[in-house]
Amino acid sequence: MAKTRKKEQHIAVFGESGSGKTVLVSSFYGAAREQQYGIESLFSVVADKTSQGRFLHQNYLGMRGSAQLPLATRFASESYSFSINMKDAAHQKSEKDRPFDALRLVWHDYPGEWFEQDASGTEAERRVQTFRSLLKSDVAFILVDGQRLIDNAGEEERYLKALLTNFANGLLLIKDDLLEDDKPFVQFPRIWIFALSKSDLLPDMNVIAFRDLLVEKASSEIDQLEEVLAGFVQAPEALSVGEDFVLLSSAKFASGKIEVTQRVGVDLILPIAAMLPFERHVRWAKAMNGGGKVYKHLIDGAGAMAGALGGIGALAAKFSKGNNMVIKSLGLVLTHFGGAIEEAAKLVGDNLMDANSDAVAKEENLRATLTGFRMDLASGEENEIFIRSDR
Ligand SMILES: Nc1nc2c(ncn2[C@@H]2O[C@H](COP(=O)(O)OP(=O)(O)O)[C@@H](O)[C@H]2O)c(=O)[nH]1
Ligand SMILES: [Mg+2]
Repeated sequence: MAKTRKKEQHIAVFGESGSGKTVLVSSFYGAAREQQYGIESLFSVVADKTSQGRFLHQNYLGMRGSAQLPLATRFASESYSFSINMKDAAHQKSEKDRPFDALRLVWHDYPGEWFEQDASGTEAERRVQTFRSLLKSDVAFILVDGQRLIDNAGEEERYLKALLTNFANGLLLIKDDLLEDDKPFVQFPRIWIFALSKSDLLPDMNVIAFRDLLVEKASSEIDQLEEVLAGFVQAPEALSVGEDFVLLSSAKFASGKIEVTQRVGVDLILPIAAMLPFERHVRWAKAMNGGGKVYKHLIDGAGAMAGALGGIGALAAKFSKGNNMVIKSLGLVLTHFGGAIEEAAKLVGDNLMDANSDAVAKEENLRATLTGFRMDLASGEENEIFIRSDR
């Protein structure tokens, strides 16, 4: 059997101790394990490391069955790798033109203590090492803890300002070690999303109210963070910090009971990881008028995704092979095929639904999944749990 070709998407999740990181990834995985047998599900999510998968699943079952919380994992930084495999369709269409067959989501947890406490020696070195894996992520989530907002009701700025300032300072502290020869990165997370964790504790707060709270109470700290992040990347015009927002709740926590089926936003994580960079990167690349390393980086990933969405025909296969000639002539690619990639990126509304129905009817599960992800993002917006930057 031919090897499955996977498109990797990395995400980074930053959150202070107790902000809900471990519960979130456990809820994500547990829910995926339950849904995989669903008749409607086109794909399954499997942890690449069996022991890690068992650990997450056990966490989930503990919460579901006996309202037991996962053990605290203070200071630990974890990476989890999940394969998102398409279920076999009865009639597979020719796969040769497809740039990839499946997705891989690599989820990196970053404990907020890292930003609050100085480190030296081997600990400092270990942090820098761990941060290197951050570079592969396209999307980073910054968790804002709903419980802390409640604890600071009326003066939320105390918590928000401290959170963002610590974070910006922490990044500055490791900047020199991370950047070799002071050269800013081509590849670095360029989409920084604010996520309200434990949103079940704030049932009256929709994503618009969440955004407004951040802007009202901490806009200068957001600016400051943006400035710091801009210092890490080449072409900082291709960067959005605090322009996307999402509500998250891993379960509904009542006294003595954890309702794991009552989740908010957890099902958006995969669609965000897979599709948000695509749309955004195409937009940014277009504004760059075809030039430079960042442009190439952005359009290369976008080309593969456009191919999987069915937009660019035979060109798609070339993206998968990392064909250097193609990469070199990407300037040309955008001129000749850019329209098609852009079309694919702009697919919305009825056209998107038609594309999805078409893929489902033809049992093209990858295309059906990816178009479905984009529909999920749109419903997230309609349901006021997600705001996507319009820039
Ligand atoms: N209400 C509510 N509480 C949560 C949620 N997620 C986590 N918690 C609570 O926050 C605690 C810390 O979560 P944990 O995932 O261990 O935080 P971490 O230190 O960031 O990994 C848990 O023990 C729960 O009590 C959530 O979605 N809603
Ligand atoms: Mg933890």
